[in-house]
Amino acid sequence: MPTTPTAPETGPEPTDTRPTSTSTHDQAPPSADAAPSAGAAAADVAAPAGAVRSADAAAGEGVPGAAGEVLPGVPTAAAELARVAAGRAAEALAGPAPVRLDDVVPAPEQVFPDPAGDFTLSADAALRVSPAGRDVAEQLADWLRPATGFPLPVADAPAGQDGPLTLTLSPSAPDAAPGTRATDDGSGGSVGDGLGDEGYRLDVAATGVRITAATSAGLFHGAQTLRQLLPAAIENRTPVAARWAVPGGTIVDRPRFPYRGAMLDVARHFFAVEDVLRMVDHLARYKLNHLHLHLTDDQGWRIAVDSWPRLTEVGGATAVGGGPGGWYSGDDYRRIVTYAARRHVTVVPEIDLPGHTNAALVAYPELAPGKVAPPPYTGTEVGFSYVDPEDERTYAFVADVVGEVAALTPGPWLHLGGDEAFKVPAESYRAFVERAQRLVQATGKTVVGWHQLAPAGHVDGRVLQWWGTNGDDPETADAVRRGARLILSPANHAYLDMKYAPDTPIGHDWAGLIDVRRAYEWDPGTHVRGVPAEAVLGVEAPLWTESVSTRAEVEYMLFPRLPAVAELGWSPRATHDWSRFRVRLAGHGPRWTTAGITFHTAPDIPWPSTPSSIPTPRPHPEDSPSRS
Ligand code: TNX
Repeated sequence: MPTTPTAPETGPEPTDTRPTSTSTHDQAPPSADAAPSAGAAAADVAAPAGAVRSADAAAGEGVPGAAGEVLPGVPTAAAELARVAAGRAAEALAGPAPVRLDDVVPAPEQVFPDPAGDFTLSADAALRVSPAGRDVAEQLADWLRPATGFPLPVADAPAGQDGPLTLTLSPSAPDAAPGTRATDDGSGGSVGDGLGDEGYRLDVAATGVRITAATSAGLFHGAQTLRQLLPAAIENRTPVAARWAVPGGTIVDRPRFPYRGAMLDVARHFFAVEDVLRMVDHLARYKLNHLHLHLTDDQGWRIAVDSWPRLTEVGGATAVGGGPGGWYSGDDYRRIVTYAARRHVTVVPEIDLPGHTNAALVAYPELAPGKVAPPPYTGTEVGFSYVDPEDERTYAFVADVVGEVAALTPGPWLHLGGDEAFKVPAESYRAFVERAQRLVQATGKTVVGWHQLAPAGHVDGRVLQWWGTNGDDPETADAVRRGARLILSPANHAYLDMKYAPDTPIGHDWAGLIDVRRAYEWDPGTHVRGVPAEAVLGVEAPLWTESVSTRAEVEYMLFPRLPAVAELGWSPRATHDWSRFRVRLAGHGPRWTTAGITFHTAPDIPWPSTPSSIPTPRPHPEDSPSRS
């Protein structure tokens, strides 16, 4: 019996609102050489207020007052000794770190486990960071503080002085692990090329953890890897007793493709800023670096355009099923792009043209071919609406809209849509797209569009997003020969609005059912005939939201398929292995449960235990106004 979906209470990770830790050297830990051996330190330092320490329970507390009474909460010397001893005993009895170095998703390029090098994070650990990497260190500390209860101050690291946790930004970051030689499997760069724009190296030894990268994006990805290597309990939002062990060894890692993304359709159903920020966090965990926002469609216009205010005032007030809709002000949108940028995620705004424009036509009938406002549309059909390609006012509109959206957008891309304009004759469509592409180019942005743009002339840097279900697509291959690059979103593998199975309560099946294996089992480098891997910019998993209206439903469709697509975008082809992926992925279930992330307990994944607290979305009538 499906249960009513409930969105988790938690919003996006609250890193932006936390006070940052102070940067004083007196808070810094001893240098690497003098670092306490893993384990001993954990028991030697009092836990901060609120922390739950397993040793506390064993040791007992209380000190005699002047009248001989015991003052609760103040440790006696004997109790303190017992506590230290209990801590050391626990360390001695503990087995290897519960997470293995090669459990990471997406699979790293190179993994060199060293079982003798397990590290345990202790209460007195500080993060040392080269100044340019400071923001990443602050974010890492923000992820680790709630569950550990440790203060984890962040301090500048003078060169060569490592601490228990050291983040180093260095343009000449070493990439090869000791004792390895350069290899090249043709799909992920070779060791010896440097760590590049997003690569990192993670070294875990008993004395400390070091992340090295040439860029802060690389450092951030390394920090996400470290987060995954800690026990799942690290996802708790309040302190818990745990041994914060990290498996020893070295990871050297770089992405296969530069563009790795997901799309959220905020037009069919509107999603609040907080929901979008939370999705950014989900992407960042799995090293996805682009969030494509489908901002406009027949059912709603969701981004304020000052020069055409009725787009949101009128066009933003509807949604599939007749709900209240909604839209982002310039400030809302700025909040999203800023939050995303801090997490090394680039927002790709989409203004879908010339079709999928009913909401705009309701607001401005002069854009409609017949100059008559259509009724607002709250159904789920596609392909019936379009702006008049023969009217000059349409191009003034396009120029204003793309100009304002480009000005609000820090990233390099602007997505023009272009899909399913079924009622526009081919020649008019092509002429419209060619003018619209030039208007985008004039804003300084690079054109992205659905692959229907293919027949139009090439403009510099143009990127097509391919969503076909049959990899034999001569028009797209021809556009690639004329210079286009491709983002791959094959609807029968990467569309996250497709059902997992016939009984999935929400979603579609027009492109087939997509279980986790189907989401994982394809190769972006060879998927479209006649398109070489060098022309593939990357992958993207779109989530259309005709049937999805709450945050919990978004997560249910994303997890666990999003990490599968992330692995296709990040990991070298040589690491691709379904039988191993499903086991690695299974370990993430407890993390999502602990973090309050809703997910589908897909039967093709050997979850460690079936979480009972995860609600299953119910099928909902299209007029469901529910919103998280
Ligand atoms: C096709 S694929 C669409 C969307 C729908 C989606 C539903 C593409 C570019 N357009 O308008 O929402 O199918 O699965």
